[in-house]
Amino acid sequence: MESAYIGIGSNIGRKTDHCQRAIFLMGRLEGCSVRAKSPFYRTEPVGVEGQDPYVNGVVIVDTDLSAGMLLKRLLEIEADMGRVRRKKWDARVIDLDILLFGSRIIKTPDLIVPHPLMHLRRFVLTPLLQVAPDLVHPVLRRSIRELAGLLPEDGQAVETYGRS
Ligand code: A4P
Ligand code: MG
Repeated sequence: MESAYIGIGSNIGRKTDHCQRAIFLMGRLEGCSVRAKSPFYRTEPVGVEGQDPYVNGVVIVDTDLSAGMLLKRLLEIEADMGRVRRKKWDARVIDLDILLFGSRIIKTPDLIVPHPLMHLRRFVLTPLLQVAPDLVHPVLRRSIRELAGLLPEDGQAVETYGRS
């Protein structure tokens, strides 16, 4: 059994509903249970111009699945929810990223864990801080609290949006 930390994002349509639905579907996966949910945040798009704000959150999923199998299941949930992949970082109904998988370090063509940009993103660290402040990043060897403290003060606006 491992704890997987899943980043959730939506920036099309009923964004909060999409995030809630994805959490519901993750809870129904065989060999998975949702142990904790962060609040949702309304966040400024990072790295892209002219997109709608995102709703972002993080959940902890306890799972018997391998990381590769979990990724497969998450991609199925994204597809079931109508995500169409056009280009990288396109606006999306739902995006499910494996941020961390226990303390494992994974580098395969399909999966990189820890997520290579997680420690630079306020839309990831703010919700993660709510559910796992003392969790240590296995590569950087700093806690989520420390990483959040290292983010630059300006840019990447994140505001509380509601409970998940
Ligand atoms: N993949 C590799 N590692 C992982 C991982 N740890 N978790 C592969 C999930 N997938 C992983 O992903 C493409 C492929 O990455 C997957 O098929 C999987 O094999 P994707 O979801 O189709 O592509 P993407 O989401 O457009 O790209 P990427 O690199 O996942 O982008 P991010 O990191 O998701 O960033 N601003 C705000 N405020 N909030 C956001 O949520 N998200 C992005 C996209 C940009 N700006 C944002 C937000
Ligand atoms: Mg993604």
